[in-house]
Amino acid sequence: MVSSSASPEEAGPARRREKRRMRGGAAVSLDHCSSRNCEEDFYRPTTTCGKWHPGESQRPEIDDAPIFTPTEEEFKDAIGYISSIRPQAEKYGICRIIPPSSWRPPCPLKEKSFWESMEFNTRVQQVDKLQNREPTKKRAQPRVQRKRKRRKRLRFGMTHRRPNSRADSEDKFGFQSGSDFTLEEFHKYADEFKQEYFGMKGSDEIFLSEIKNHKKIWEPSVEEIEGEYWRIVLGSTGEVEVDYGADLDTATFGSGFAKLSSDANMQDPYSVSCWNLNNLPRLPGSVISFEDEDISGVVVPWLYVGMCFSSFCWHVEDHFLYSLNYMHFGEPKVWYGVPGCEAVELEESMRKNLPKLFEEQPDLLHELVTQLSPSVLKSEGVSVYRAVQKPGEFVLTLPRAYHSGFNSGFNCAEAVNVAPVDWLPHGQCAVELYRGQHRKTSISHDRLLLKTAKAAVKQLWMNLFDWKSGEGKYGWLNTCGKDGVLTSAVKVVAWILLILELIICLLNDKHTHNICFAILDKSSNGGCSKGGEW
Ligand SMILES: O=C(O)CCC(=O)C(=O)O
Repeated sequence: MVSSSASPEEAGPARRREKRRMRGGAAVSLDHCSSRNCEEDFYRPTTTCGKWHPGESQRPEIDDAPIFTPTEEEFKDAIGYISSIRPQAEKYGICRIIPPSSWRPPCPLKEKSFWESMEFNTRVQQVDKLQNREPTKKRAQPRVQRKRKRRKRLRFGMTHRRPNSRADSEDKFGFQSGSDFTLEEFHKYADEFKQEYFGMKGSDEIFLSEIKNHKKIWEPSVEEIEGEYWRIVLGSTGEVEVDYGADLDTATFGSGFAKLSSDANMQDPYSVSCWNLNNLPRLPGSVISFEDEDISGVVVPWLYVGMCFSSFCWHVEDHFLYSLNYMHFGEPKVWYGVPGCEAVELEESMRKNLPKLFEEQPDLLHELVTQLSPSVLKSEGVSVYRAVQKPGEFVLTLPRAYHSGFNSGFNCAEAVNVAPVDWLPHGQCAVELYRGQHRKTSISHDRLLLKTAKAAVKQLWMNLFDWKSGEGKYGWLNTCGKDGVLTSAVKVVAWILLILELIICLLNDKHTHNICFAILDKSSNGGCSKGGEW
């Protein structure tokens, strides 16, 4: 996962907004609001009033991503299954995976004690500004200073840098820290927003969830919500502001899957399941099982508590890793995906269509704050596919596949990265690009490669003497040999090192020595900010 956001302490007190507890109104702003309800329902006017215009839908006409339905047998092996669908799925960038109907993990987040008491912080998203906005410097009004703190991994509009000057913080569009909510409060808030926005009637006294349970209320379809979402993003409405509980660290907030914390859990099939996202990254067969640190968002899953229109903007995963996202409960999440082989085309199209934003901020796509309509991408020859993820379903994103999307209502999903061995060449490509862009890495690619190679060599020796390696059927054997993916990955790094050493010998010049040693040094720690461990 990749991130950006402000924590409660990052938002200056002046910008900390009142928690919007409403009595049946929508969390939409009042600046241009003509609706009587809006004014009555808020303690404090904070945002702007939007209203659905069904006749002006901007729903993109694009094809659906594939859906995979593993059998119970296939579902026993998550990494094996992901590897088996890769050849088909990578043409789309994203795909849905629907588990067998018998797989229904209980969700600890729904337990009353958790639901009513655990608070999480949100970020505020101005949906109408995700695509069409003025470059920040040209704004008439200076932005209120946003403080950011250093985090391990950042996403959604928060940056890796601590602003070292006022200018830095004012130069970037981003999402500010919003209110803290419990799941119960956010559910109510999200339902009221949607109800107000779409004019779902008859709900003054009863909460939407109750009404829905009795099936008394009309609801907009996902297609209608999608049409309205792009109408907002394309700038045809006034301000529409929503909150998103995104990138919540499951190590602190809690996971939607039971964790393997006690011996008792070892008996629970869902705690030990290979599809439990707490286990997935470190399964045998995943290269990031060799990562020693519990990197939040990469190895430790993140939670996403969404409301209608809350968005994740176009991005690729750190190091071009795979990601797997599971929806625990709630209303559908709409995804757009572009195959990894068209990543450069997407980047070019974004630059072409939003030239001023990229001129001001060339690394805009690293910030995860910018949408571009799938219709525009499609019209420029970029393949874009849609997936509508429902509760109990996974969405897999493949290496270097740009993806984006939004939530159609209150929901909760969890996501983590994974790296079957076929990811290695993508990871190598990522670190080379990062190096060129002077961008910090979150993992040491070379360390993972070396450890994978060591495991493979160990297994080769084991096999030679007919010892059991204890690594099951994965081991790394099928990755070795003349055309093995691991062999090729090691060869690439070996060639880079050899060429640099040759240059050193041939030129025998002190200045060149220094440059080459610096590159070798960087190369051996994968361009990582931490020291290498070769
Ligand atoms: O659900 C979200 O907001 C983020 C989805 C995503 O980008 C992922 O899981 O890779």
